[in-house]
Amino acid sequence: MPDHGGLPNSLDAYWMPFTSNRRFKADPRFVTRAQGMFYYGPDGREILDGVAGLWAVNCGHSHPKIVEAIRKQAGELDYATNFNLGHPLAFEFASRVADLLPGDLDHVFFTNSGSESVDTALKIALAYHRARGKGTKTRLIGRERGYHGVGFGGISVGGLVKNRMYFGGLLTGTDHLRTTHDIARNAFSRGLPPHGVELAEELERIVALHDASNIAAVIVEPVAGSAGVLPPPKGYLERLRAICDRHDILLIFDEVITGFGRLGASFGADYFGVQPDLLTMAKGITNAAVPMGAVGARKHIYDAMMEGADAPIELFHGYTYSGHPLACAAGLATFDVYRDEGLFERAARMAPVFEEALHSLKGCRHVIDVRNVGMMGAVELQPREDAPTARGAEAYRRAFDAGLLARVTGDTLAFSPPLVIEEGQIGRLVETMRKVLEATD
Ligand code: PXG
Repeated sequence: MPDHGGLPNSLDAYWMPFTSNRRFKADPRFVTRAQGMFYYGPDGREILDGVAGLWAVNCGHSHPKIVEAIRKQAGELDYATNFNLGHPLAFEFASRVADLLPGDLDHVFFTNSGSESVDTALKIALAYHRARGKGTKTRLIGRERGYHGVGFGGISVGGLVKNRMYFGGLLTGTDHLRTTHDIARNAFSRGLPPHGVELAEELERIVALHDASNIAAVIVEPVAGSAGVLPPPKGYLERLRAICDRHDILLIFDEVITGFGRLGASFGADYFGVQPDLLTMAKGITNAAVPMGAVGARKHIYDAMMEGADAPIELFHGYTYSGHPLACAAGLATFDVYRDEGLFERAARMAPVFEEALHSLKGCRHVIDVRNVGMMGAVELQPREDAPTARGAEAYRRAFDAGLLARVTGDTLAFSPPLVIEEGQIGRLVETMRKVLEATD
């Protein structure tokens, strides 16, 4: 094998996801190693990970306990199907996840990604109503600016136009709540914005239009992540819950980002004190070390399916890799780290430090909003008049070159560092951003 200094000899074959392939291949950026809070480039350069990989590596990179668990499992049982055959780790890990989930969310279906978790939850919602003899309840309600992965179900209830506009007619029978994002009223709010609880009443409008007898479920992220960290207005999620109860509509929380300590609690559901009927997970479930996702279901949903389904296989759904042994091993080790290192509590303690640091960017060049909740935060920049998203992209590139990995969405830079981040590193993140903003046109 020729030695390219650890770099590939050709960039041609790989069709990169969610990337401008032409731009990247003209000016590529690589990381080749990661440890704790840092990525390392091919030249050994240190890059502070401000986004936990992609909202996922909550314990920090290559945690020795997680690495060891995967190594050991790979040599013991590499793979077994979970279709009509069990391996103990899948049951053990499902119990651990169920124990962590709030209230009576005590059944767990395994998938391999957030997108699969979302599509699984939507299918469970439809099958559940049908099993109860309410088969007309099929309509699925999402929200503008929601991100629910890239499966056809997820993009149909999702609300980001670029994720939808290229892909035809999507699922029929969806509708969308309006976004809660409202800089005019809520700019520079700390934590939950004060204005916008009334936007939950949108759901009543949608019910009045379609009738509750035709609506299966509402899906929202407790805090929208990909759209640029949009915390819910105070009281909004509680009100959505009440309206769902009134009309026998399932409430699905997409907690792919907000789960596993990101807000300083096990889940967003705990943080907000609002119990969903179905809860989707991925990312931090295994610290992203092995792909995995899951859906938590409340007892009454599982019971209805066991009692009411009209076929021996109650839910005709599953993936080759559902409950994969390596993912379960990684997940169990990840949960041990969360517990042993008290990472959710640590996130809760660090959140005010993070808030203070991020909001110190108010007044910096281009900054029109700063938002935060838990260990999620965003800085929104004034878009260039002639070229929206260009300023965000430039700031992102400058940050990377200055040794900081951020996440950019449009002209918003988002941050969701590993929960092991230290105070000094929060300072470094924000000071790097301050310089980057000054230098950005
Ligand atoms: N739901 C939510 C709330 C997510 O954030 C998914 C579902 C899909 O997960 P998978 O594992 O299928 O990617 C996500 C994923 C970004 C970004 O730019 C965020 C995600 C994915 C890609 C980009 O912030 N989140």
